[in-house]
Amino acid sequence: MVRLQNKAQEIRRKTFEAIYNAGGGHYGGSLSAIEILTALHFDIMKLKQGEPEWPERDRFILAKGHAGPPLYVILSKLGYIDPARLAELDQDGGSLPKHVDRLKVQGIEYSSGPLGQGISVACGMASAARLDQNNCYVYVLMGDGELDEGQVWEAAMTASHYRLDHLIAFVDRNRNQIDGTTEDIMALEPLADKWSAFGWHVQTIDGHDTEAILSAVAAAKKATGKPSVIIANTVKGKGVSFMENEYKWHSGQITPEQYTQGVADLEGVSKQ
Ligand SMILES: Cc1ncc(C[n+]2csc(CCOP(=O)(O)OP(=O)(O)O)c2C)c(N)n1
Repeated sequence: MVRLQNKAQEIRRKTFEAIYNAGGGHYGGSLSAIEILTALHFDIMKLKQGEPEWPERDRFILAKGHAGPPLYVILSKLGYIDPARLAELDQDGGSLPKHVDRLKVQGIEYSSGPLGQGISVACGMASAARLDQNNCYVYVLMGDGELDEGQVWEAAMTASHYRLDHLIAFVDRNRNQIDGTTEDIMALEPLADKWSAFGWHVQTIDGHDTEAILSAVAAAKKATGKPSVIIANTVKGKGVSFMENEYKWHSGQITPEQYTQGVADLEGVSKQ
């Protein structure tokens, strides 16, 4: 799926640039989520260019709301926001807050920042859609550190109890959170077994492989009668050599030299 992989790489470059121009931000978990966000918005989801409120659209909830920048880049390409607004990311008085805000940005379905709540909202949206006989799917992207929040597991029980089979969750399994690895801070393994025990259809994939993402969603749609989770193995800081797998790049500021290095890495012409 060369088209999607190339698109993802372009979005990764624009995301890196937008965060740098903002003076810093959440590099690590933005860069790990790029292929998931790209595959969803440019292939999988039912969306209409320039019409963020189209009633039959599939819904996407960014539960890990600190990864706003790549989603903004995508929304600008979908014609939901003016690309010029990317320069306002996280600026005083600017219109693009670094944590996503549905009241400020068209195309954002749910304002997040506090972790752990997005999946509950997704349960509500999937239930409401079913009541409305709206056949849309609801997708939610969570961080793996986010799974430390108890509310995630309350929602996991709810989704399987109510057989919310139009709910498809992704876990960005980059194995790092804000101040350490997930297994040091609060061990998650065996993660797939946990979701299974909660009654979910579970798949584990390479979260940087857009073809694997497409196949997993197709399989999730076939698993009727239960919600689906896709555990997407990713690399925090993916694509920028000095950031990869380093939890200290969860968020931060970089020097102009580091920016140049990052751009070179992302262009595939790193001198390292
Ligand atoms: C309820 C809540 N507690 C703490 C935080 C602070 N916080 C922001 S990001 C983060 C780490 C999240 O890790 P993960 O979900 O793995 O995110 P990713 O690595 O995908 O960026 C934490 C603890 C928060 N935003 N919300």
